[in-house]
Parts: sequence; C-alpha cells; structure tokens
Amino acid sequence: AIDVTLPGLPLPAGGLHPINRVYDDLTAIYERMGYTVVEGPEIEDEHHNFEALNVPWFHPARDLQDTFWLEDGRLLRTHTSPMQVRYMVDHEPALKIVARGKVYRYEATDATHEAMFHQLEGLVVGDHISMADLKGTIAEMARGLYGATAKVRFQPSYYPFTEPGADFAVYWDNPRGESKWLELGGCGMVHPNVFRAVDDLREAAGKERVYEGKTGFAFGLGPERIAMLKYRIPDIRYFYANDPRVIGQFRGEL
Ligand code: TYR
Repeated sequence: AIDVTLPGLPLPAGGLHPINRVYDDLTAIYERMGYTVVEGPEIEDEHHNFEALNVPWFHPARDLQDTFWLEDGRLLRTHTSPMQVRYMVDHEPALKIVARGKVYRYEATDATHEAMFHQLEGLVVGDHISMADLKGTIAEMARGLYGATAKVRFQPSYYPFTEPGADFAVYWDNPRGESKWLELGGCGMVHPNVFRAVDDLREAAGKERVYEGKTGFAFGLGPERIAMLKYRIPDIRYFYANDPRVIGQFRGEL
C-alpha cells in the first residue's frame, strides 16, 4: 500500500549566482526610481569604448584600463560606459537607464582584481539635470541597499567623460559590527564632448542632433564589491572559479 501521508523527497534546487542577486537588488532599486534596464555588447569598437567617451588614442587615461584587443580594432569592453553612447545614439532625451554586464581588463589577478568582472552603469539625461540629482540618486541607492540610515560620501575624481567627476562611497552599517566605508564607483556630470560625439554618430546615421545643450549625470559601480561584503566572500576569484563549495552555498536561494 502507498502511504500518501509520507513527506515527499526534496528536489535539488538551483540558485542564483551572488552577482545576479546583487544585480537584482540594484535593478529593483533603479526600477523603483523609473529607470529602464538595458544590456549591450561585450565586444566593442575603439570608438564607443574610448573615442566617443572623450578618450583619444594619445590620452593617458587609456593606460588606466588595460585592454584585451581583438582583431581589426575591436576589443573587449573595459567598462559599461560605451552603453551611454549606444543608448543615446538610439534614443532621444529625456532618458534614465541602468546598463548591466561583464567588463574585461588585461591585468594580473589577485584577491580584489579579476580580468573579467561586472559593472552597473547609470545614465540620466534631460534639461537642468544637476550634481544634486546625482547625489540624491546615489543616496537613494545606498538607502535601498543598506537601509534608511545609510550614508554616502563623494570626493573629486577624474574621468575623461565627466566634468566634474567624482568617486563615491557608501557607509555599510552592519549589525555584525563590520561597518565601513565601501568605495563603490565613479560618477559625474556627462562631459559636453560626449554629447557632441553622440550627435556626430546620430548625424552619420541620418538622425537628428538632439543632445546639444542637454545636461546629465552618469555613474558606474562594481557589484562584486557589494557581494563580497554582503556574503563575506574574501576573494573575487571565488565568484568565477566554479568551485561547488562556494557556489553551493547559494543553492535554493532565489
Ligand atoms: N567607466 C568608469 C570605470 O570603469 C566608471 C564611471 C562610469 C565613472 C560613469 C564615471 C561615470 O560617469 O572606471
């Protein structure tokens, strides 16, 4: 006879990778603020990755991001910022987007550096967008991640595609007593040369020039840094080594 009251056998459950879980947290926060979530190509050309972002070939900033070059001038994108250019060429202002995805840098790996990692890029363009809007947005993200008491900190920095540019940190206020400032990413007001390069590309594609005189802000951050703290993962290489002892801890957690 069959005892239908016996508990069933548990089915093995998969789980989301910690980076995807952090991405989902972040995109939920930005969707609440009315942002559209987009993705784009990991294989880029020099123009979108550098030139159109106000980084000419002779610019020393090219050395800051060592590049994996492919054939005929193509490359693995070194950041998600080329998505700013792609999205603006295809869409007219006003706009609010976050772009997520993998980026690649030709560097030696250690506990905090990988040759492949992830970024979340934000871009807001419209009329009279200011640095105050940028600060408010980053603060709202920090509250979404770490609760109402979260703090943010900005310090001046340099990115060729911003003017002014800044780096930002959020205060990670944690009951385990590990609270600290987490340097999370770069940001700034979109440089007018980026708008000009976008309009040039639009014109070449037979579209109207619509970015002259617009203002906007952008930011880029690394979900690995958030995930390492949140899930206490001490080495960034654990994310991608496919060791079941690491990834198995996220089984059944969706
Ligand atoms: N692309 C920069 C990097 O990878 C981060 C960044 C993104 C900085 C947007 C500023 C900005 O407006 O280092």
